[in-house]
Amino acid sequence: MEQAVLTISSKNYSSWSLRGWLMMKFSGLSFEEHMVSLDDASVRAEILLLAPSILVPCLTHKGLKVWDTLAIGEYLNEVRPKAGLIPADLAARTHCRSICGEMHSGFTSLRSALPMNIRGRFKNFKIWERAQADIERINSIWTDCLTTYGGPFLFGSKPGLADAMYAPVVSRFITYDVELTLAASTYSKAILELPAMQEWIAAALAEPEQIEELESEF
Ligand SMILES: N[C@@H](CCC(=O)N[C@@H](CS)C(=O)NCC(=O)O)C(=O)O
Repeated sequence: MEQAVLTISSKNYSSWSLRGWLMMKFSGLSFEEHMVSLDDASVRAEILLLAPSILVPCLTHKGLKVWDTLAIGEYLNEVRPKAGLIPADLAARTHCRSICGEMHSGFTSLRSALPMNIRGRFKNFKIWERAQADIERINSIWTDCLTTYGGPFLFGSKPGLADAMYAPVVSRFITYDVELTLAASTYSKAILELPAMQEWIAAALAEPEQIEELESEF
C-alpha cells in the first residue's frame, strides 16, 4: 500500500504508540492511524501480519513493514530527510542516537513503576529509589541537551526523534507528581505546547478504555 498506515494502541496508556505517532507527525509524512486493542486475540493475529514482534507501533508504507519504534524513526529519517528528525551535524547526530538508544533499551525502573497514564493523577506519589535514579539521569540528559543545543527541543529549534522518544516521560512526570528541575519544567512546557502533543492528549482524555490495575496507586 502506498499510503503510510501507523498501527497503534491506547492513546492513554501506550507510550511506544505515542513515540511512533509523534515521529510520524514530526516527519511530515501523511499517514492514517489504525488503532487496535492488543487484548483481543483476533487483533493480535492481525498485528502478527504487520509486525512479527506483535507489538505496536508498526508502520506500513509503500509495501514495506517497519516495526519497532527506533526502526520507524530511522526509516522516517531516510524517507523524509529534510524533516531533520535526526541532527545533520555528526556530533549531534551521534549524541541523538545515543540518548534515543538509552530510552529504547533502558529506564526499566521508571517504565515499570510509573507507566504512562495520561488521564491519571497521583499526588505525592512515592517514587521508588531506582525509578528516582532513572528520573535523575533523564534530567541530566535534558539539561545537557538544552544547554548544548539551545532548546527549546533537545536538539534545537525543531522537535525530532529524541523529543518523540522522551515525550512520554513528560506525561509521566505530570501523572506521578514528579518534582521538576528548571530544565525539566522548561522542556516539559515546550513538549506540551506542541500541537501534535495536544492532539494526542485530547484523544487520550476522551478514550473510554480503562485498565483497572493502572488506575490505583500501586
Ligand atoms: N521495543 C518496542 C516496544 C513496543 C511495545 O512494548 N509496545 C507495547 C505497547 S506500548 C505493546 O505493543 N505491547 C503489547 C501488548 O500490550 O500486548 C518498540 O520500540 O516499539
